[in-house]
Amino acid sequence: MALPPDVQKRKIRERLIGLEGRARINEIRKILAELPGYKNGDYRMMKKLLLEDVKKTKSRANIKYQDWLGVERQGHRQFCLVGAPSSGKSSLLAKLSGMNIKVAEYEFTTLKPIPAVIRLNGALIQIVDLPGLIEGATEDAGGGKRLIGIVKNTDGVLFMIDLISDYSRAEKVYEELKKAEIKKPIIFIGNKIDSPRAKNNAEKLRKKFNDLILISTITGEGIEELKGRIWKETKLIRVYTERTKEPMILEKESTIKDLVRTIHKDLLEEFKEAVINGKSAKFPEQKVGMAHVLEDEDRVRIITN
Ligand SMILES: Nc1nc2c(ncn2[C@@H]2O[C@H](COP(=O)(O)OP(=O)(O)OP(=O)(O)O)[C@@H](O)[C@H]2O)c(=O)[nH]1
Ligand SMILES: [Mg+2]
Repeated sequence: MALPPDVQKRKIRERLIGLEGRARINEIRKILAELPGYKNGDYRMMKKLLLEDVKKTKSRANIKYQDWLGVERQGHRQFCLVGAPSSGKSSLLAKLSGMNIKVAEYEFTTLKPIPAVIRLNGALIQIVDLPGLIEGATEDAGGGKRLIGIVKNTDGVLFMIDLISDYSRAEKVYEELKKAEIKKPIIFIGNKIDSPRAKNNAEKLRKKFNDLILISTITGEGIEELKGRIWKETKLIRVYTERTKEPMILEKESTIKDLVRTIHKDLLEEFKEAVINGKSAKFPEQKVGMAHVLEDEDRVRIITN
């Protein structure tokens, strides 16, 4: 027996109170299945509204879901920019990528992760600009839990320190990373070295943060050195062959066999020997076999049968 439409509507409203996302959609589906199959009048209207509700709930759920997904990985390696608000993370990403990224003097300019892919020595490196991390992030202050989740899965951290603001802020952010037990390699970057006030702080910070690189995203000072450090941290090597225009990007410790296989799997069968020049060669034009371990920037000629 169908209930009077008004009673039914009230019951539906009550059943949906406080339900969000998947749970709400499931409940609406149940209600739809229970409603009598009238094709017109009040019941038809009720069904229409319920189906619209499903659509709306789904799009809301998608937004939440994307937030939780974090950042889709792209390229050979991923690095995350971490640091206190206004330390210059977005400015650095803009400098490295040439992308137009929002930069401003106020804090929390960046509200969600912004990924960009840059080419470094022929490899594709994804750099993710994260919103500023603050004290208490591990307890979710400033949405910190989600940020730390992203940092836990990254390949390396670019830790931005503002050389002209109170550096205890950087220390607090670093404490948060330690609390979260981040085990990834960290490159410490002191930014804004162009400012006269920066020099003093830089000396003190050198003692606290290992191998601090001093840069300015404005003048470009230190940027090349930073790129070199990022490259080292990728643990990738580039190998030049006469068979490919671009360098081959391989994992560190790769052998001639890995290289040959990467160029083309059929090449393995035709392989006779390789002639190498570069860091891994004991002398120029050294002839080596499949097991030879390559180094960054080696040049290789492959001889086939
Ligand atoms: N003097 C100087 N100022 C800089 C440098 N890099 C960035 N700034 C300034 O610092 C401020 C903050 O820069 P952002 O790149 O927005 O900083 P952020 O770390 O992304 O900040 P949030 O997104 O709020 O966490 C801006 O006013 C920049 O112009 C630099 O190398 N030297
Ligand atoms: Mg920013």
